[in-house]
Amino acid sequence: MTIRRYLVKDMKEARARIRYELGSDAIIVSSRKVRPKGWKNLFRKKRLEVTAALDSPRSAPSFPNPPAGKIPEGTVRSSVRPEAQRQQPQQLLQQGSREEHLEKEIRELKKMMDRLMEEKEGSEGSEGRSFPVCLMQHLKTMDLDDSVLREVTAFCSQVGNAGMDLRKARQFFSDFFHRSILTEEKAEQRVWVFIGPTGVGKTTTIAKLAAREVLKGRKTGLITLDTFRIGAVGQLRTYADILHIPLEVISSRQDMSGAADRLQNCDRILVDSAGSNSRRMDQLLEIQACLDEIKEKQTILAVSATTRRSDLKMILENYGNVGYDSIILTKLDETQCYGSILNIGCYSDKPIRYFTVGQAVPEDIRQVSGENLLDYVLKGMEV
Ligand SMILES: Nc1nc2c(ncn2[C@@H]2O[C@H](COP(=O)(O)OP(=O)(O)OP(=O)(O)O)[C@@H](O)[C@H]2O)c(=O)[nH]1
Ligand SMILES: [Mg+2]
Repeated sequence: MTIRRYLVKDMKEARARIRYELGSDAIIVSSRKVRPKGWKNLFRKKRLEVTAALDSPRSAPSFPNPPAGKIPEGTVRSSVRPEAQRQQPQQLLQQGSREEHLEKEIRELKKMMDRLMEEKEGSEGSEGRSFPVCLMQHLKTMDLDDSVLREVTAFCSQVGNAGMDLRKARQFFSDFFHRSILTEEKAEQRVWVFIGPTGVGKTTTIAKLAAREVLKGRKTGLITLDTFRIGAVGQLRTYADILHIPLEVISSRQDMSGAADRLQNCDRILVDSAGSNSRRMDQLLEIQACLDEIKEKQTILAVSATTRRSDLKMILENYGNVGYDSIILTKLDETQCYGSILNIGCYSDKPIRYFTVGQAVPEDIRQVSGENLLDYVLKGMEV
């Protein structure tokens, strides 16, 4: 059996070459689009690689052998060893028994078919799609920033398509998250101030955290700067009453230091603020002025995971001018699209501290870890 591979422009050229070189009995075993190797060919058009097989060798191929070392483009790249390529089939058969030779050819053909199947990048259905194709298709549904997609693509090509698998993808994303997660141990400040857009869940998150602190036996106090929205104070007071912890209500920012003094025996002070529209400079400046009154604090920006990519970018940029130290990603339970987890890493250099997954106090809050974020990112991926 003779097997030959051709790099050609199209199927027409392939058929002509096969008929000319192997004769009309040859059959096409497979075809696929490939890019010629080497970085110089990165932006070249893909070519067609066609593999043909001829069951019994013809008496002699009717084409001249190319000069050694110079193989013109579009010419044969055989799976048979080069020295075998230069020899006529009759000579090959003389070197060993005909059966041995056939067996070897069949083994080689099988190996080649296995490799072709592995490399195959089919596009219909999840069956037969390679892992990187599935991963990229999954990520494309996540409203991701282009730079994340570029990073993943670069990683896939660095690893090599055939070598890319779930384990490597998890490793990649763990490294990706490494720069954007924060563990509780690192958060040392006693006063945590929560800022963020309206309705993202700041007050509810404060209630969850306060309950956790109380359950741990730590003295906890609350301060609210939100006297703007009707019912805002009442909302936090309800939680304070249930948890039996003190609540200080601040109506002017100058009262801040006095309130902090009154809570000086607390291990943790959680400060709530009014939600601010990140497109309103006046509201952001007001928040910034309040923050300036509080010394030694950890400022935590709450953003909702349901926020679309362009708005998330704007919120993180505009609140970046106010200044914050870490992020809480809320309402992860309200979306199926977890792109915001990765997008935050592109739009902010601050780490995610917690994420929240529901309205229930105190249970629906999670400490961030690379593992649990990864589960969200790869959730629903069809391999
Ligand atoms: N599904 C879901 N709802 C949440 C989550 N966190 C908060 N909520 C709900 O979101 C709504 C707004 O929550 P708040 O805590 O009042 O939000 P806020 O940011 O304090 O709002 P403002 O003070 O008005 O800016 C409430 O109905 C909460 O129960 C969450 O993780 N998942
Ligand atoms: Mg609130």
